[in-house]
Amino acid sequence: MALTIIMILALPVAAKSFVVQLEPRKTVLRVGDRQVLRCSASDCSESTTITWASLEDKPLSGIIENPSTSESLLVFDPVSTAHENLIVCKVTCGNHRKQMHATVKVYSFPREPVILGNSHMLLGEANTLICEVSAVYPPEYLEVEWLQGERVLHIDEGKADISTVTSRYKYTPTTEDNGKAITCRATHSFEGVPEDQKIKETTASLNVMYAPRDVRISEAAVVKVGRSLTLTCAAEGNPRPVTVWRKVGPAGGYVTVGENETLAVRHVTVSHAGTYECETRNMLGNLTATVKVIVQAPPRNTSITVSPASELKEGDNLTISCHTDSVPAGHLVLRRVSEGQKTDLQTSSDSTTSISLPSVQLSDSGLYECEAVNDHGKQTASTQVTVEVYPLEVELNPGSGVIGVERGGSLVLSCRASGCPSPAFFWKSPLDTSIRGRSRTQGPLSQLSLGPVGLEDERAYICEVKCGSVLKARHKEIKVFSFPWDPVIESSGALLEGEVSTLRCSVRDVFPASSLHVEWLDEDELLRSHTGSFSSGVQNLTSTLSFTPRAGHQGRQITCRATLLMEGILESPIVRSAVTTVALQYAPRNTSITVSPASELKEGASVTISCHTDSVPAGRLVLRRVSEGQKTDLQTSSDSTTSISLPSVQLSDSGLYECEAVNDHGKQTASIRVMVKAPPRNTTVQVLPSSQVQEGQNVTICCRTVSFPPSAVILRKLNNGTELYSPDGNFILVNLTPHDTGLYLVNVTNDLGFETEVFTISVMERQSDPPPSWNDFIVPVVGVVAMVTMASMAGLAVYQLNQARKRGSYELAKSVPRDV
Ligand SMILES: *[C@@H]1O[C@H](CO)[C@@H](O)[C@H](O)[C@H]1NC(C)=O
Ligand SMILES: *[C@@H]1O[C@H](CO)[C@@H](O)[C@H](O)[C@H]1NC(C)=O
Ligand SMILES: *[C@@H]1O[C@H](CO)[C@@H](O)[C@H](O)[C@H]1NC(C)=O
Ligand SMILES: *[C@@H]1O[C@H](CO)[C@@H](O)[C@H](O)[C@H]1NC(C)=O
Ligand SMILES: *[C@@H]1O[C@H](CO)[C@@H](O)[C@H](O)[C@H]1NC(C)=O
Ligand SMILES: *[C@@H]1O[C@H](CO)[C@@H](O)[C@H](O)[C@H]1NC(C)=O
Ligand SMILES: *[C@@H]1O[C@H](CO)[C@@H](O)[C@H](O)[C@H]1NC(C)=O
Ligand SMILES: *[C@@H]1O[C@H](CO)[C@@H](O)[C@H](O)[C@H]1NC(C)=O
Ligand SMILES: *[C@@H]1O[C@H](CO)[C@@H](O)[C@H](O)[C@H]1NC(C)=O
Ligand SMILES: CC(=O)N[C@H]1CO[C@H](CO)[C@@H](O)[C@@H]1O
Repeated sequence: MALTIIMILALPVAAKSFVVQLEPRKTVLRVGDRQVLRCSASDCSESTTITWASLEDKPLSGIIENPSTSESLLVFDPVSTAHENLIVCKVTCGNHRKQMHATVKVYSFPREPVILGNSHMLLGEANTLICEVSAVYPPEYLEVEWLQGERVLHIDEGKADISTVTSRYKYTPTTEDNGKAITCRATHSFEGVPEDQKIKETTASLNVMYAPRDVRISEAAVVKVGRSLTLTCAAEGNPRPVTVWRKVGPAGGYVTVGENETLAVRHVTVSHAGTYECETRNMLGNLTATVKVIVQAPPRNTSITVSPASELKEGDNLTISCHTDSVPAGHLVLRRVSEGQKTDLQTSSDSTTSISLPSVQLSDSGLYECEAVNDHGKQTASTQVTVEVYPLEVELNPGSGVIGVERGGSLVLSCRASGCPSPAFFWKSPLDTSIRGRSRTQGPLSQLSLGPVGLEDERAYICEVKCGSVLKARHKEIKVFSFPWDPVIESSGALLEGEVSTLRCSVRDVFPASSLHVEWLDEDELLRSHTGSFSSGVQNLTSTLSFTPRAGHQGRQITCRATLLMEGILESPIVRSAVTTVALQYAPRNTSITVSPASELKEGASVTISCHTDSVPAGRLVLRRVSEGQKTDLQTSSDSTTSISLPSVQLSDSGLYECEAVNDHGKQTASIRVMVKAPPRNTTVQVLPSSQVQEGQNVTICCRTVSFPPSAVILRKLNNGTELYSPDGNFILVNLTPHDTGLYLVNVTNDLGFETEVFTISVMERQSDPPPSWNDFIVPVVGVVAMVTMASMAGLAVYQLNQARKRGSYELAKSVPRDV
């Protein structure tokens, strides 16, 4: 406005006689244009100079051209804001000067506004939209408006000295704003800007970016095999989402199957069935959707599986599974095909079915079939199930063949199964008779314990093992034998030489008796043999041997050998034997009796009488004395020898001694006479009836003495040498006369000595009778006086005569013992 005023003031200054023209006087130049200020003088006859000057405090810019002297051009090429000025054109015409002003205003508004920030707007966020108007001059005259349609959204104005006018507008878009136009209108209100230049506007569309949304996917499809299938999937989003189709693969992971919104399959196969995932994605995010495709087809992939798959053994738990992929679902039949005949085992409307056969048997082997049926067809799968039997082996111990067991003993039969995980054992006996044993089974081993074994246990034993359908049996025969004792030899009686005896050999409790052989052996010579006969029970066997022993048999050993021979049952025969030594018996013999030191002895000596015999059996030995027909046992012994000792023999010990040996078979006697000698002693003389007798009477003189051998007795009248001899000591003097009166001497004599007695006989005279002569009355009495003892004789008066004794003695000749 101020410029305008200045131009108006200058006008009158220019008016002179010559005419100065300055065109244009008032101008608004557009930056960049070529503009010319033309200053010309006319009507000047003088020299003319035209100069240009700046009235403002800045240099004059522009190029001055002077096409002629009267004309000067101030060329702005191009116009720039520096050209804005108050320019004076001074013209001198001679001395005259005139000048003219021109106001040069400049504006710049060359370009359309530029909208920034619209192309990548984020949904729902305050996006800054920028509208830039560049190279604006003078910028403060520029007004920037944001418009949508006719609706002004925002207004900004330029600021001085900032040639680029920028307007920022925060815009929070909605999805509807996407694609909407937004206009930035710049209006240059600087005066002088031509109308058509005043307004510039730019319209841009809003590009609102957002993650995929509103995904639209095809509905689940049910397609028949062979048909075509089209799946679509689309989502809104800016930028436009990219679509990726994926399918759940067999391994579970996703497999990309298409990268288009449309997934087309020309010929659907079963493999196309499944779940499809569509992912729509743009830089801001992703969105997925899934769709199921069901392919209807005849059952497929029908399979039949067997578990365990291989080496199926009896007793295993078998599972047969049947599976099919059948859409639409139909039904599944699991069946067994046997000999052309089919047996349905299981029917299911599922896609899978299975049956369990616990503990399969061989008979379960065969063909199994799985048939899947649906509306579109059927499919069958089959498998051959082969059940193998366990390679059962059975071993029955001990040993092989028939086993012999001793009666009363025990036996353990061990039945071992191999090749079978869980065998079942059965102990049996033929004909199913009951078994008395106790059986115990542990794992693959079963043991039957028998014992104490009796005859009733003799039989065959069968160990039957069942392993699934395999049945194996082993049998073992048991033979019972009994032979517990050694034989015993007995004799029917004593063995007597030359006499027939019976030896008896007894074997107790034998079984089987028919297997027992009894042999009689004399040393090595077989005398007799004998075999038992059949018996169903335990038997006592006796074998007899008739035997006539000879002397030479004495001490020989006779053996009874019993042999239990069970071939094939007993490893070796059982031999038991009894031995008897021949001990011949006989009646006592060589019986002897001896007297030591001799059988004739002196009284007082010591003597031993021994008795000996040889007898079998020993029997009894009796040593006795025989006296006057009467036997007195002195010693009895059961030994073969006995003896008695007399430390001091007496006359009375004389006599016959007898040794009698007695046994069952007889007796034998031996005897010996023992003679004890002693000189006479204890001699007594008796005169009977009296030593004083009447003439004519008889007198008996009895001399008694103790002596052996018997003494000779001599009677002598002392005053007369006549001797009377009496072997028995008795003298009878008959018809005594007084002459006979006198001393008498009795001399008792034997080998060992003598003893004398003197006595008196008085004969009283009788007138009538003449006295008898000596010879008349001495009557020798012959006899043996043995073992005379002092004994008073009854009825006899004994006259003890006072006597002088005279003894004599001599040594007895040594006598030898002699047999009686
Ligand atoms: C998507 O399918 C359409 C129509 O079938 C086709 O024109 C376009 O090229 C396909 N795009 C891609 C990326 O394959
Ligand atoms: C899809 O978006 C989710 C978040 O919404 C992101 O975690 C995932 O990684 C994206 N998947 C792809 C393939 O970009
Ligand atoms: C199903 O059968 C098809 C062909 O019939 C085969 O390609 C596919 O591998 C089978 N799938 C299975 C899981 O056996
Ligand atoms: C079979 O199954 C039964 C019961 O389930 C089991 O006791 C037995 O041990 C199984 N047999 C085998 C061989 O696995
Ligand atoms: C065999 O002899 C013994 C004893 O001598 C007897 O106890 C047993 O009963 C006998 N046996 C038979 C079968 O005769
Ligand atoms: C026993 O007597 C017998 C005759 O009977 C005779 O042969 C034998 O030698 C005698 N033995 C003895 C030891 O005296
Ligand atoms: C012999 O006489 C003596 C003494 O006179 C007398 O002790 C003894 O007993 C008599 N002997 C006999 C056998 O009479
Ligand atoms: C002894 O006596 C006897 C008879 O009395 C007579 O005969 C004998 O002569 C006498 N002898 C002497 C030696 O006297
Ligand atoms: C007795 O007789 C013996 C032998 O006949 C004789 O030696 C002895 O002297 C006699 N004695 C007397 C006393 O006569
Ligand atoms: C008296 C008396 O008895 N005298 C006898 C003696 O012995 C003779 C012979 O023996 C007899 O004859 C007398 O009678």
